[in-house]
Amino acid sequence: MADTVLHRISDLRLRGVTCTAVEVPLRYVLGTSAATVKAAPLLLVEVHTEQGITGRSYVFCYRRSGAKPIAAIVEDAAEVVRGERVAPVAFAGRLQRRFALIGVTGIVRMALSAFDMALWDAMAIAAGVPLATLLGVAPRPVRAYNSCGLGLMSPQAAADEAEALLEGGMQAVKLRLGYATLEEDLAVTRAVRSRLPDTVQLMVDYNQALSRFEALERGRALQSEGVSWLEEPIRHDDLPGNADIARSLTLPLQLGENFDGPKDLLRAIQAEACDLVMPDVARIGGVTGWMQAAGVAEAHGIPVSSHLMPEVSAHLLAATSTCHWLEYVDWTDAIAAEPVKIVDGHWPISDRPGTGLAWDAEKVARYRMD
Ligand code: SMN
Ligand code: MG
Repeated sequence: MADTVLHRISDLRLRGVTCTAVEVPLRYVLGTSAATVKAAPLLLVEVHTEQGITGRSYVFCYRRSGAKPIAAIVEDAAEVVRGERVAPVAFAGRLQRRFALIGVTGIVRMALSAFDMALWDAMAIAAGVPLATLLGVAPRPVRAYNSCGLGLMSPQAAADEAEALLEGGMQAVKLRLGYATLEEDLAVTRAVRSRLPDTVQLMVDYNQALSRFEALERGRALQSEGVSWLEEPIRHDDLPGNADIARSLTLPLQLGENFDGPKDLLRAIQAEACDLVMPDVARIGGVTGWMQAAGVAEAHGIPVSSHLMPEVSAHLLAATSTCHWLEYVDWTDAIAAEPVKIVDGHWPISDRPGTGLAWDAEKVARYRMD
């Protein structure tokens, strides 16, 4: 790090932000029960400081139309605290208050999360340490499951794809379910399970496709099929319904990608709606919201996994005492300065200061959305 000029974190002052929307092609198409994702619209956020340090983050916008409104809110939020010393936890409290009338949910929450992540990145870069170190732990490889592809498809195609997804020594993969019938769900699950080595875990994700009754029926059937967790079988916000399913099945129930801030995680745990949680760093409130949520999960002894954005999530999981699994996707490979490669089934956190996010300018220009 001889060429890195260290700054005192406390000296960092916010100069402004820039947002760039890209749409990156996916190596594996993702057909979920709710929508088919062939390309990922991402909003890249850069926080600029008076000291010349740039903090980076990005969020997955789900739909192309999400990029512009999220960018507008990031810019609005930055304006509220422009010129001040960078202090993401303090900013989060102030911004939640400032945005209280429109409501800190949905894309507002995503924008504030993106801003928060970029601020933390800038602080870690200023300190010359990986984000994990700033959060109080030594960076360490984090166990990952491959969540690329394995959307709705024929049993044969799913088994072939599952096998391909074991590259990098992956020890787990996730299969999307929610076919018209239980029999189809079972046929695909069995085809994939029998193709995978016994030591490899298989998670299944319904993306909220089922009714309560169907979830109980299909969950019971899946319990003897060698599956490690049942994700979002019904509407994520039907807490009594999820609690009923979690109570009725031995298969662990996983929720979290739709938690809107740490309070949603607390409510789900209090309602006993799930056995496992997997917050999305862009919906839980960035690094600040994640660490708050991780404290709640720890207090209740609930294992924590991540949703998307593996670059930032790896640092957060390393600092989460009930760390479970990192969800690996390769979506940013198309624009990354150096795509991260999984080693022995683990995401390797580099010693680079910050989150390690760095983009290739030419590739960003190629996939830029207007
Ligand atoms: C998922 C949801 C939305 C986009 C991509 C993937 C899925 C997951 O539910 O858990 O990865
Ligand atoms: Mg999911």
